[in-house]
Amino acid sequence: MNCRSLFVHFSPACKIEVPERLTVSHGALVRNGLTDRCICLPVREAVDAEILLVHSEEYLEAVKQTPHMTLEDLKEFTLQYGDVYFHPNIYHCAKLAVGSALQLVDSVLMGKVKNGMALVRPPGHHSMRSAANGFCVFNNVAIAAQYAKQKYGVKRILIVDWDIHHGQGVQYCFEDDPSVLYFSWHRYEHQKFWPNLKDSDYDIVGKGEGAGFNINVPWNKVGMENSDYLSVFCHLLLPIAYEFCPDLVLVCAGFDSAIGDPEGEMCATPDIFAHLTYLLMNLAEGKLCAVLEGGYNLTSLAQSVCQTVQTLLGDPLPPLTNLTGPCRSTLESLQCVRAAHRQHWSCLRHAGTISTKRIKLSGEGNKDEAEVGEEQKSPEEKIWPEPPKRICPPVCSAVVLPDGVVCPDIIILFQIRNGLALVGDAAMTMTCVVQYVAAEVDSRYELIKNFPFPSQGCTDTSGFAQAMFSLLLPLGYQYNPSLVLLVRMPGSGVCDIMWQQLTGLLQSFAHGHTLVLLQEDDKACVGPTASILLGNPAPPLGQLPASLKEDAEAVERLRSRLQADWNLLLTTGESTK
Ligand code: X5A
Ligand code: ZN
Repeated sequence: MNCRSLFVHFSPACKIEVPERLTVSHGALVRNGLTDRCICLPVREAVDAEILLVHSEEYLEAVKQTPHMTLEDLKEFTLQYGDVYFHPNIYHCAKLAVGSALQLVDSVLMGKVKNGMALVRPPGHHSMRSAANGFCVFNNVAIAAQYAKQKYGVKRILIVDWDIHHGQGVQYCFEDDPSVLYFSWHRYEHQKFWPNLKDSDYDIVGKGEGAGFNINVPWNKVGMENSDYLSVFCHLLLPIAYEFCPDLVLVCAGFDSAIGDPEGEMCATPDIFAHLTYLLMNLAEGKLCAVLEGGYNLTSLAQSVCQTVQTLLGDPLPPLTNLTGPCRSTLESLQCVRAAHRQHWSCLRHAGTISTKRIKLSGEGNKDEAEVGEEQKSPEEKIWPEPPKRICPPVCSAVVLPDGVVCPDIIILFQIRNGLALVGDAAMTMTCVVQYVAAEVDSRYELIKNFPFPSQGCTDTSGFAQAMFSLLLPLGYQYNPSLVLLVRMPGSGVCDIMWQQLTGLLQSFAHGHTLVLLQEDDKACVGPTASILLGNPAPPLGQLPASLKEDAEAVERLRSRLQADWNLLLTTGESTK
């Protein structure tokens, strides 16, 4: 009896964690011409010593027996764990899944590739030291993190788990370890959703030395949208991640958090993953390894994988439309997590009206009692448009030096992605560009300009970072500009590294159409700016100290003043207009 016929008779078998998840994802990458632009790494099996970085000897020995078990024995073996299925071939596949993640970490840390994604199964983030769980056998990402620490001496690792389930296996592995910051958002519904653990709630922040290095964001409603995901990135993950300053970013890249997924039942569209990916790419000098976890709607999964990989390859991002702001339940969760972590992260210290007491959470029901008719449809039947082909101008950057005429129509016509000009009078040129663009190119132009940074001549890196994440990013997303005009006024006081991070983050908007104006005497800034415009990651800011109280409070005041008009700026559920 060959494996295939064996499998047919093997029950229970998993209905959704199926081989097609990989063939369909890979097929979509091929069709979009993305595999041609990737370096395909050879896979290998992980060796025992690597698996033992996270798992117990007894557990490994037990799993080792599974290929030789009778079907009866396999069934029984399976039953001791939660929601996992052992096929005679799964031990082999699980070793390849771990090995692939390690091959990727090796290639990124040895500088052979900038970043990458491992398309593997079985997934890993639910498996624990001595237990398989939730379709997972070995914890691919947890092992990859331990391996990076051990083999390369990596000091700080950020794990972002955007799968819609809580990776409790990863949490348990690192809960007392301050060198690994684990962030997970997950469908929770006040503990009614699998795996139904108290350990998944926002008040589980890590233990001992690791206190503050475990971040849980519970989704207490289904139907979360792009705005909900973005607001958690802007107001929670990014400020903390930058303060942490990782040397390596690992992503538990599950796509069951996308629309159409039968497990997640969320409504975020596949293009959100382009943005989630990009927002992490200026950390750790771009060293990012994504490892596939869940994702069970084959259409949504394949689109999401393509969005992620295309972003890793450096293509401009698809602008997000319809950002209507986070729902009330998200704001409640956000407020709770921020309060729980306030004592651990200085970026949250001055966050206005954060109360530390457990706030009252609203009851069950549909998301903000909207879309009543929608709920009748099963999540797989949800319809969403296929993400359009992403615009990718043939020329990345145009540079005008030193005093030439700025010609923004090239950018608008999409022949060039971005541009940089060194001009005699940056302020005057800005005015001209605005008039030119407004009058002749696009009647519906939008610009981000005169951004009100905390205090004149802000030298406080932390205050500036706070302004970027909690003001500029949400405003930019909701404004959805078709051109970003970035002007560096003389005496702005922004250091080069901060400027590079700012330039990098602004690439999220307007298909990356950024026009940078530098003052003529600012020649030293041309190189660092051009580097970012050409797609290189910005250098790390370093572990951020606490920001100056006045700056932090100024940012916070501005944020709360503007939040009535721009609801992506909201951080609490209390002060809604
Ligand atoms: C990796 C992953 C889901 C398990 C669901 C069990 N596992 N009900 O997405
Ligand atoms: Zn999942």
